[in-house]
Order: sequence, then structure tokens, then C-alpha cells
Amino acid sequence: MRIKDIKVFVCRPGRNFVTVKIITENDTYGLGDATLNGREMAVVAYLEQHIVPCLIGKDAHQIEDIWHYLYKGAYWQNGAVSIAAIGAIDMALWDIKGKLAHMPVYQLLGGKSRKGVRVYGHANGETIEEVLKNLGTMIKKGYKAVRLQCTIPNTKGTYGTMEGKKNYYELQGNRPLPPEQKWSTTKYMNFIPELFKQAREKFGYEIELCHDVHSRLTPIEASRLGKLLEPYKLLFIEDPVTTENAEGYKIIREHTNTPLAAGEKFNTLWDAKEMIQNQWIDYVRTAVTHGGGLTPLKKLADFASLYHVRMAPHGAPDLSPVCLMAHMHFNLWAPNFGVQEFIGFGTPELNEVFHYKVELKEGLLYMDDKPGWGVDFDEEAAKKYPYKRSYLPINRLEDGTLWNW
Ligand code: KDG
Ligand code: MG
Repeated sequence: MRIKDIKVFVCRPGRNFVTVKIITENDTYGLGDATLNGREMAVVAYLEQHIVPCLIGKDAHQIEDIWHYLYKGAYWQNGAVSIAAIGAIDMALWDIKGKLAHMPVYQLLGGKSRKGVRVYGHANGETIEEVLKNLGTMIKKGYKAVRLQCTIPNTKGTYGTMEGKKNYYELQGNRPLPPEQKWSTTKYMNFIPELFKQAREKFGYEIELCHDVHSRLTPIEASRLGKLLEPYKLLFIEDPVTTENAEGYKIIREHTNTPLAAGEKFNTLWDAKEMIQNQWIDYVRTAVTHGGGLTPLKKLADFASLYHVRMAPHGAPDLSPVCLMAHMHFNLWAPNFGVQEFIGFGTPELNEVFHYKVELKEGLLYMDDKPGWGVDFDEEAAKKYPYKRSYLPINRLEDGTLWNW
């Protein structure tokens, strides 16, 4: 089944998304998500200039070979831009394979390992009171696991919220350049345990809670945070330190039994290998989009399963519904699935462009069985929401030093 055409769309139904559509000679099409937050157009160029011309006429069924052709064949194997591009192609090919086989993709992987996908939602706020109010709402909606993030008192717009946009820091603003935020490790460390203490006092221990540190600590600081949080029995803390130096996780591991998650920025299995093999983490956060597609992600899952490490794919708002649906199939299959980050059911603009259906019941996310991923993209609707350059905030210490985001 030859590839006839490949289209790349960039649209902004609330935030920027890059979507790939591969069309075969019998007009079957498949979709992939190539969104790389704040660097979207670099992926578009990589796809249009370097990938699309090489794939026209190739057999869409040869997913494994095409993946290696794009990865090894490029000589420059990894990197976030190229992997997001390869990931979207791989996803679109799996969508096509499912449609041609008249099967949901999870069936091609070996079938379902569970009835639904456990998710964690987000409760953010500018005060503990606000976070707890949002947590209460999430529990009423049926969430069984929730991530808590809160502005640190006396630091404006700290991670967890964005000034003037209380509900979410990752919403893209109208500013054409990155907004700046301030960070104080001391204030953060003095404050965060109190958030979880109050959450446990109010809601008990049945609801699973987690927290994203966003790589802002050193290993020894993160070790201390992990110990301080032990009484509140978190599902995990995510990215306590940067992942470039895997051994940072060894230090944390030696000091605390708070479970650890990392890897939303991993591009390949090689990025994750040392942490997994040494059992320094409990959850791998790599998304289908940023991990290069389903083809490498299923290898990552199988490798992690040898070491008691579970999959917890990244599901931030900058991953499109195409990625969410790909995760549904991956998570239904992966024997060592842990939990999926899920930010909700989307805005009217988003749902005008992407058509998909998921349903939350008692903490589990369900979808209907459809061939392929079960998601569609409305090209006409997308034209109403043109791309606009936009960035994540950057982060500085109080003395002005640029710090990790
Ligand atoms: O583009 C970056 C975001 O996806 C990231 O900041 C979100 O860390 C994140 C998470 O865990 O959702
Ligand atoms: Mg994260």
C-alpha cells in the first residue's frame, strides 16, 4: 500500500499543534501528532524539507523499516525535533495499519491488558485553599489520582499556575516572547509539604496524589523533599532533578521511598536505559510523540517491564488529542502500564478541530473501539485557528540566574 501524499498542518485551537496526515494510494489516511511546544515550526520544516520527499511511494505497511530508515538512515539519530517528526510519521502509519486491518491499534499490539486507562488529572491554584477546592471538584468528577501544583507564596506566578491565568501555567499566552518567572528553592521546600499535609487532612489517603518538581532541585534537595513527603504517600514525584545525569536519581533513591517518575523529555530508549536498569525510577513518562512513535515506545515498555518500572505517558495540554488517543491504545495494551496524565475533555475550539471520544468512569478512561486510533482531524475547522508563535515561560532564581524549567 503506497504512500501517496503527506500533509503537515499547524493550527492553534487554544494552543499550537502540529498534525501529520499520511494518505495512501487507496485514500486511507492516518494521523500523527508532531507538536513540540515552543519549537513547532522546526518540526514542520524537518518534516516538509527532509522527511516527506523520502517517503512518497514507500509501502505504508513497512512501519518498522520506515522507522529505522528515518532514525538510523538520517545519520543524526536523536534530538527532540527529529524524534517528534519521526514519532508523528510512525503514529500515522499505525493509524493506517489499524484502518486497513479494520482493528483498533491495541489489537495489533496483542490486545487489551485491562478494561480502562487509569488517569491522573491536575488541580492547580494560587493558594492551598484554591488547590484543595479544585481537588475536591476533581474527586467529585470521578478522578482517583490527581497532581497538585501550587504557586509558592511570595513568588509571583511560580510553577503550577500562570499569573492572571489561574487554572493552568501551560496555556499559551498572547506574548510573542517567553514570559519570565522567579524561583526560590528555599521557599518551595518550606511550602510544598504543607500542601500535601492539608490535602491528606481534608481528603484522606484513598485519592492518589502526585507532584511535578520540574527538575528544579539538586539530588540532595530532592532527597530531602522525598523524605518530607513520605508521610503523605504520593503516587510519585516527577522530575525531581534534571534527567541528563541519570545518577542524580541514584542519590534520591538511596534516601527516600517516595516513588519517582521521569522521562517526559526522553527521546529514545537509550535516554531511559540506565535509570530503568538500575531501578532508580518507578515510572517512565515518555509520550508516543516525543519518544518517536509507537514502534520505539512498545520496546521501551517491554524493557521497563523487566525492571518493575511502569509506563506513565506525558499528557500535558501541548500533546494533541491524536497523541492522547495513541496513548489510549498503548496503555490498554502495555502490561506494565501505570497511569496516564489527562488534562480533561478539551475546549470547544479543540474539539471542533480534533474529533475523538473518551469517557471517565470511576477513575478509568474508556474509548469506543474504532479502526486505527479513533481520532479525526477537521482540516477546514483548523484553518480558523492559525499558528501564532508562543513559548513556555522561562525560570530565573531570585538573583537573576537562569534556572531549570
Ligand atoms: O511543553 C512542556 C510541558 O508539556 C510540560 O511542562 C508539562 O511537565 C509537564 C507535565 O508533566 O505535564
Ligand atoms: Mg512533567
